[in-house]
Amino acid sequence: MEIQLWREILEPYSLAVDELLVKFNHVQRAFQKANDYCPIDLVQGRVKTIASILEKANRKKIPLEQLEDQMGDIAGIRLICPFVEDCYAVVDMIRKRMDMEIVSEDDYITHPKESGYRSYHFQIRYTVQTFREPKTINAEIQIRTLSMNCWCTIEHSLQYKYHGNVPEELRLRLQHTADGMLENDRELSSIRDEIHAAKAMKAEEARIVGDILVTIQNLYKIASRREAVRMQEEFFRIYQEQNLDKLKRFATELDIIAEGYRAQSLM
Ligand code: 0O2
Repeated sequence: MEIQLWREILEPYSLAVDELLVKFNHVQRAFQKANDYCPIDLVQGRVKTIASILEKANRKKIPLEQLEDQMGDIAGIRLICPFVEDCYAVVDMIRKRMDMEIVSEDDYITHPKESGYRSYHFQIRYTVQTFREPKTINAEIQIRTLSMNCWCTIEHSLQYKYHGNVPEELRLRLQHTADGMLENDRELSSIRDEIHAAKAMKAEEARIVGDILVTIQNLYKIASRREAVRMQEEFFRIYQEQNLDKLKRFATELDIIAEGYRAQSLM
């Protein structure tokens, strides 16, 4: 196939990946804006390289003229989640979407492949508007945790190095590592509530610090400079103590002081 033709074929896949990246990044931002816990840590996407398409077509005996029908992952999106439970929350989220048609699902998280591979796969049909016409393409969404992703990336490079014939001893060691990663995910899930609480505390601290700084900035306008500097120093002192309750109390007191100055300035 001519290079020019490849470019034309791959164009809608590239558009689909760009659109899906925007959409899933938007999901992440929406959670952040709502100060809500986001089950997606990282959004990645890629169009398979021509070399990789040819290698897979060769490996899976797919005739070139049937590539678009038979190769489901020319366009691929990967969603990386903190916890296994989050992977399934994302699975539910995708099932509810109206902008893609789910063709099939493979749960390699609950049913790992023999290699140790774990991920949740969606095969979807997704329509893009090319400059000529609408085109519906196949795409794959993979959902996995950070541990799963780490294992997959390493295993993938070894498969590449050994052209799919990883030596038995190395293969067994990889399986063993996959078990370790599974244990790692289980352990992380068991302390998930602790981690959620820590993240929520950090987010609350960031919000309170933001409010305090805005109030101090306003004090420079409505109170004396000396008073604003005094409050700023008091804030730094309390901030260094890393005590959220004290920080909250200071924010409340500061609000009352600022309110007093505001009332005075209106007289
Ligand atoms: P690349 O370079 O990542 O694109 P599916 O039909 O998709 O539910 P199936 O039958 O395994 O699942 O399909 P396929 O085509 O074998 O695998 C799809 C993709 O899943 C692969 O694409 C990999 O990204 C990933 N994958 C599947 N099995 C394994 C595995 O054992 N190890 C690793 N590391 N990744 C795997 P490509 O084209 O192989 O690679």
